[in-house]
Amino acid sequence: MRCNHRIAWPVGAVTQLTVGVLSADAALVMQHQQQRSPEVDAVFDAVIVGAGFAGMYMLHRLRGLGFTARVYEAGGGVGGTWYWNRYPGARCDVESMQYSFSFSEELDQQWDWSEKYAPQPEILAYANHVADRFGLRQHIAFETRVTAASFDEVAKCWRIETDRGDRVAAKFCIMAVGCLSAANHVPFRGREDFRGALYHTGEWPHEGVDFTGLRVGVIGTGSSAIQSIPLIAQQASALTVFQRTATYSVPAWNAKLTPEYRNAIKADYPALRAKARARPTGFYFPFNMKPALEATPEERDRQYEEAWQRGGLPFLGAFGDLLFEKAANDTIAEFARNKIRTIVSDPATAELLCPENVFGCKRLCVDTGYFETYNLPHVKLVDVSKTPIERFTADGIEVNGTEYPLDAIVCATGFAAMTGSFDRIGITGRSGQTLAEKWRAGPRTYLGVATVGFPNLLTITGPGSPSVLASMIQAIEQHVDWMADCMAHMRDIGAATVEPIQAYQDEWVEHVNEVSKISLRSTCSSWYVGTNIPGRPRVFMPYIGGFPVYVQKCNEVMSNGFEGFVMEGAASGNEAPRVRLTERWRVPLDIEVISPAAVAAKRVPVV
Ligand code: N01
Repeated sequence: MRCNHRIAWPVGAVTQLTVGVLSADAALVMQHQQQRSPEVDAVFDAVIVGAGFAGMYMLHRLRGLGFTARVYEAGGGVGGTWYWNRYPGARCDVESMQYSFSFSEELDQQWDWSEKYAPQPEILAYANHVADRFGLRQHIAFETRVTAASFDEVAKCWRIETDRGDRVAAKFCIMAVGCLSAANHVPFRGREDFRGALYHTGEWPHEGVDFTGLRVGVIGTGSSAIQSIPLIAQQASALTVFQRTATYSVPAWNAKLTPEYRNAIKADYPALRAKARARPTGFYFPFNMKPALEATPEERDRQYEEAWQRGGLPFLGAFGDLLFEKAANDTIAEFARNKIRTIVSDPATAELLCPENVFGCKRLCVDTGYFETYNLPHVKLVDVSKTPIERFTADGIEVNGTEYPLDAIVCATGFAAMTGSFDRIGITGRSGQTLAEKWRAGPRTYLGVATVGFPNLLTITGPGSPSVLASMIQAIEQHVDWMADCMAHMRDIGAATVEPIQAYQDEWVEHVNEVSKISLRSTCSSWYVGTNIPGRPRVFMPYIGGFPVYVQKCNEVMSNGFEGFVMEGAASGNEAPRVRLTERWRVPLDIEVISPAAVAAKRVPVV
């Protein structure tokens, strides 16, 4: 079978998909999904796994280029992370006017965000709007999980299987599975014995949960816990938080957006987008290049206080050396601890809440009233750092011989980050080698987009790319545009497969490791390095060299005829491609903040 055939859904199936999913009513979606019959022997240019922001934009680009594509999505709707993470208080901590697609100026102009930090329902509504506006749904099979993908070396295509019985082939298999989507279900002893309700923040019931009058336990104090705890506390009769590692958190100071503010940004949205692309994090906020260690203690306090009052992730931009020099980091850490001591009235609880690790080493949290919640009389903090949770009992959780009686437990225990979603799919490349085997000692990719031995397997925001260290939607758009350009180029030159060259991949992996060592972020245990899951290898997975530096590298690789890749079957080898939409990614580095000299001097804030 050749994989460059054009094929669409059988007519009946298209009708069912369209009817079922166009309604927002979940019952109709379910009904449609029950009706869909499995698709066997269909051939597409691409199968895309996942209909979050990455899968949707990939589909949109491929449709625009005339490729056929089928998206398989495990959930009952689009939105990915924002479809699953419906816990109380879930919202984005990148400002909403920047946490959105930038590829359509009309979309930017017509969509109105209501708050500085958009709540989950609004981001999900935006994802649904995008799906409708760009006619994406009819190409997406919902409630369908890809279970296996194997590369057929003879036909040079991927054979893809789903849990709904689909058996299809595609020239490209594009993983749009998200970096934080495989929930970490900790196998606590006695979990089955617990008679109350058990939740994971990343798989929250769609109908919501009413905790009114219940004794609730929350395990974990990462971003999901910090967002949900203040709201759960409003309903619960008693709330017990089980904390293993105390967490730094900065106030969000969330607020409604005024029409004047929105209009001011919309008046020159492209300029804001361009400035964001030139920043190490892929989103724009003012930051200070001066090293903290060159400031007087008074100057530092003043600067930290001003940054605290602005709030959010930009707090880390108060000085230029905070993530490079431990002594500088100590100053911001102590400032943040003193804030906790000021907010939390019980000194013992305040001390337990004061983190001791490097500030910003784990992903910084952004909150609304998190520390204040511990001043409520019905909220209790239990330290499980030295005496871990022993087991779940029928009626609660036992720690250090004490049973905490609970009616409901919320596991805010995070995700098997970056590679967890790949692990759930049986991915087999050349010579029967599985991706799980290949990545056993840590993921290995070239630029985070592809991996040796797995031709035409493209990984949007894959390990080895900035992904979670950049604003996700920017990172997604850049990857998708690069991949779409690559695929169109392959069509131009008649190439059957694209695959990295081993030496280039090795060099990139080495570079990703090396550059991670300049940042204090590599020094602690976190999901960035995989150590939140016992048994995983310790590898710093995202690329920490800065978003624009990475974009420039991708541009160079493309301009040099996809240097470092082999394109098999091409009529004319790796010739330079005709440039398509990549143009908007030809952004100048923001040389004031990320010149090579600044990188060498470790003065690139917030990376
Ligand atoms: O998960 P986490 P998360 N016993 O891994 C604890 C993004 N996000 O879902 O630190 C007891 O951060 C664990 O303890 P420790 C964001 O990038 C974004 O909160 O390993 N505790 C930790 O406290 C974020 O970083 C938003 O010692 C156990 C917690 O569970 C990422 O998602 C909102 C335990 C897990 O924290 C993940 O955040 C939400 C055990 N056995 C999330 N196992 C935005 O606003 C784990 N823990 C955009």
